[in-house]
Amino acid sequence: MTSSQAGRLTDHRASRCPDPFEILDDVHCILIDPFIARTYSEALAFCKSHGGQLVAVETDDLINIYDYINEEEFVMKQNYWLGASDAAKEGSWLWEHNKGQVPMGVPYWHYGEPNNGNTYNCAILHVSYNHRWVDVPCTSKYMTICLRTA
Ligand SMILES: [Ca+2]
Repeated sequence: MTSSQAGRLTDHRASRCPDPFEILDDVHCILIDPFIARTYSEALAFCKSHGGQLVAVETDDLINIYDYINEEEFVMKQNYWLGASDAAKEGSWLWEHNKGQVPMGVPYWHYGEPNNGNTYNCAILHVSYNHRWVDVPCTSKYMTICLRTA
């Protein structure tokens, strides 16, 4: 462990974000698991068990979350679930945590996404497209980002 990593650990332990969350910004704590792939429902349960929610990328949070992911190469090289689905009504993407409408189009989604209809009702932050979003089957397995209020 480098001294800067040790410093980060000390900082977040003294912070308002409960372990194992770290500070993302003034409003949010973040928890990333880049090691264990989960289905969408498993990822939802994982975040809930830690008192958080699967990541919902509101406009103001977009830069902070992407900056955080890109801080470490291994973390940057994974695909992550987005906490949203269109399972209830095809083409109507809603956030999991508040059932609000998910923004559509670029720069949130990758060009032409979402595009796979009734069988693709979940979405990921796709590593090949700078973590722009792509729809996928909810039963596939990807990594997890949780958020909670600081
Ligand atoms: Ca769909």
